[in-house]
Amino acid sequence: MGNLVEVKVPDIGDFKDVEVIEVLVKAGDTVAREQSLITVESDKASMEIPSSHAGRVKAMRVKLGDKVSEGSVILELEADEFAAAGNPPRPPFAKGGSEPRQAASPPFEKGQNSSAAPTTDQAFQVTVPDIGDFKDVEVIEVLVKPGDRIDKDQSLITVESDKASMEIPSPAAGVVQSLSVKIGDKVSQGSPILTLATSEAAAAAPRPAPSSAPRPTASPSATTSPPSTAYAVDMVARPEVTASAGAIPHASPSVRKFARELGVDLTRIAGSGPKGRITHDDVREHVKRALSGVGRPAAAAAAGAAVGGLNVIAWPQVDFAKFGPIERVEMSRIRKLSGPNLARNWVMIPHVTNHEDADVTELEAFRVQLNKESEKSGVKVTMLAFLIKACVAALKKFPDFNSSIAPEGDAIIRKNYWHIGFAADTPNGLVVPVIKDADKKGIFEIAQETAALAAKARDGKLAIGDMQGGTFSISSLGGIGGTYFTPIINAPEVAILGVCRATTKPVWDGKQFVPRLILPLSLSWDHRVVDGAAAARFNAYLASLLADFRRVLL
Ligand code: CAO
Repeated sequence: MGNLVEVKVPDIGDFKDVEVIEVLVKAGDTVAREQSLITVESDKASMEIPSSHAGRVKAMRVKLGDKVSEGSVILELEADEFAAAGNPPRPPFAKGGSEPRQAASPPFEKGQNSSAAPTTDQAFQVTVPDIGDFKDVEVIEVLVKPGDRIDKDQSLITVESDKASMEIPSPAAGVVQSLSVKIGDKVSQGSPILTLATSEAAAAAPRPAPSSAPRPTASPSATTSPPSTAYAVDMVARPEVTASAGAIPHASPSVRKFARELGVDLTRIAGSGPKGRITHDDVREHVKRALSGVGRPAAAAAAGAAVGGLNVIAWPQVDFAKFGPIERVEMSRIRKLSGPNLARNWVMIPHVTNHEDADVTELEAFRVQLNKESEKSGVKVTMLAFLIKACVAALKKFPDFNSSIAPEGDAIIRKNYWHIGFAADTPNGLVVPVIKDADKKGIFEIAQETAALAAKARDGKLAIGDMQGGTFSISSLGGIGGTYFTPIINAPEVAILGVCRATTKPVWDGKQFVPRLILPLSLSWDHRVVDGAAAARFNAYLASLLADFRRVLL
């Protein structure tokens, strides 16, 4: 048996009475030297405390929520014989070193910052203060932007090592003139962060209008900002998400690392820890649910457990720069949200797509005539308005297309309301505003509403409510081009109509070829709910409505 040693919180600067937010080991576990034992968190930083010895945990001395300081006993360890002597634990920011950190850590010591504050009213450069041994640490969040008026001690950036993340506070109040860092930069003590015009100098400057963009939430302190009204729900966004839009997820460095390794997007996880913090278990649970069929009914999920056993090989890791010049472009927030949703829907829903041609020669002539007649009203009717109305009629005839699978997986919930979503292309990505109660609205009203919602979408001003409640979606690429495509179903809906550009084609009328305007339709449907024959009937019926729009009235 090894020697019994007490593993204590080492000297990690000025931090005192800091809360234990994670206990990463338990009695009976075998731990390696340097293995993280607990995570502690102040309002500005979180860090993991590594083990000073290798061995077997005999008893835990701390639990979640305890307050610890330097010297607090974390656990009792039966240390391995050869390592029993032990060295002081590696401080969280001292990569590879074994010297305890000397310097006080400003993020744990509110009100201190080693950047020299100016003595006169002028712009000065704020630099990374002395926060111990940390060097070349990655900037993971930039919390302010030029024009922002900031307070003394307000967090400016968050940096993260493999063991800790911390926010760097401002040494003075003022207005940010320019930023010297961006996400992904590596910084060390003395690295410039930004140029700040101090309060009195700044007072002369006009105060910027409040930004509609959310201020990112600081990772350790999780101060949540109000969600942006421009929060976008993508084609498929019915996320299980609970994190506020615009909020940076609250998670400790090890959880962030763990999530990164698994390719998990933390914005999609609801934290179960204190203050909504995401824990290792939350990430594990999220992955388990994704593999076994989250969002799918429980019964299907059980059957889908086998899917979890699927041998998915690792994503190829390629150093592209080896083959030529490259450029990194950050994804927009909408794209970051929509990607996982699209991937989930594509993988989880057995999609089939039927293609059909609709002869819209007469309908297009009618549309052109309508637009001429109503030129002065300013409302322009596009094909989309007719498509929405025709889809409602087809959905009424084939109600399974206007349904969702019940959560238990043993029933279909047919909806007796017809809210039609339409994909809108915006500079930041795809969003799907919804025309509510399309069955009760006329063509002009629908045309007016789609134009207004599309404009709102392009300006990033859609409210969450504008994108909720859809029962069926249309993705119209008609204004752009293409022939046919395979749209991805917008879960939990069960079908989506893709529409491409109408073109004049020769059509055999029994005696001769005549020029007709043909609209290509592509209907993707969920094979768990709908069968191929029903989909073919839906498409044929829809085409017949578009060919003779009077049938919509029948
Ligand atoms: N065939 C031929 N012409 C068409 C057409 C069709 N199916 N649909 C639209 N048009 C014409 C319109 O009549 C208009 O012509 P004019 O400028 O001569 O009047 C022009 O194309 C532009 O129309 P529009 O696209 O601005 O208007 P819309 O109502 O058809 O569509 C909207 C609105 C929001 C759906 C569209 O702007 C858009 O964003 N489409 C992209 C959707 C998308 O990205 N889907 C992909 C999802 S999968 O990644």
